[in-house]
Amino acid sequence: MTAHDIAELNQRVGIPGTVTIGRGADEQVWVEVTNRLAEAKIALQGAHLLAWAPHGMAPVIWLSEQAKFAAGKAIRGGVPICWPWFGPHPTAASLPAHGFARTAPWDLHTSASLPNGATYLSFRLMHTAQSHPQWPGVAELELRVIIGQALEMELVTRNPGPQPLVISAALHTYFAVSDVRRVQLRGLDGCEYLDQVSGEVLQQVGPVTIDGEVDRIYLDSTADCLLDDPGLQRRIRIRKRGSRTTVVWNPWIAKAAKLGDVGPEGYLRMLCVETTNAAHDVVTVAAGSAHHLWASYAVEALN
Ligand code: TA6
Repeated sequence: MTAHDIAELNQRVGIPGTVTIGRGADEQVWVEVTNRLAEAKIALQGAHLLAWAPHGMAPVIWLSEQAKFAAGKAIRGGVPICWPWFGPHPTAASLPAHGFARTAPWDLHTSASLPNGATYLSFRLMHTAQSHPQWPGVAELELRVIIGQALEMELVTRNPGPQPLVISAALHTYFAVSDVRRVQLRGLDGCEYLDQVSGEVLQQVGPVTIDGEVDRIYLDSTADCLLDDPGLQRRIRIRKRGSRTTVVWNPWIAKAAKLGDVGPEGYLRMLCVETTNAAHDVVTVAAGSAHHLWASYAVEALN
């Protein structure tokens, strides 16, 4: 994207003093949002939210110090958009994990300042078989983001074509924590989960705590999740719609080292709590209809 393109984009969808489009030394184009409630940063590649913090608060979203910002390379941290499949491709192991939406160039389509002081952004990605032969079908993807005292994200999959679309997806959110060994994740008590580390099907008893690699797909989980962080004296309330599965992931030491972009002790500072259509929660989007995958994050005092 040239400097002229960026100037044109600022002209078309920027809001002076609130929504600014820019480009880093790594050629990544991003959108910076600063309003009276919060600040955020989103890369156009993947419509990938990199940062969000209400004013006066520590970052709520974690981004690796060693995140790579190269075209077509998944960014470690933030909120990767996993689509049109979650995890490994169902049949072709050679295809990238979590689909191609998170590494594709999205368009910033709309921005608006809302009456409550929050900022609304809409990003779009058109998918055709030509654009991604890896996945037949036609789809229109939209990511709607509201940046305010809370963060709302909604991934809309529209099916303009004559055939149904079958998708799995995720808002693969990395939350920033003081020390992952001290947090408790509530809201999944009693849920059955697929333990991706051991291969077992188990049931959650009480809050989720982390003392090793955790990679779980919680089934039939629709309640709010509460991420309690005594070190930061805060609770993050995670609400969702359009999703019946929740993924909880921390790579811990060995897996983090293998990934190579988590950074020293990065695993201690993050926990993924992902709003997903995963496992049995695969979604069929009928011709002419749409699927909405929505989540909101709000910081509360830890009383
Ligand atoms: O959401 C959990 C997970 O599927 C883990 O199995 C791990 O692979 C993680 O996603 C990160 O995947 P990535 O492709 O971003 O390295």
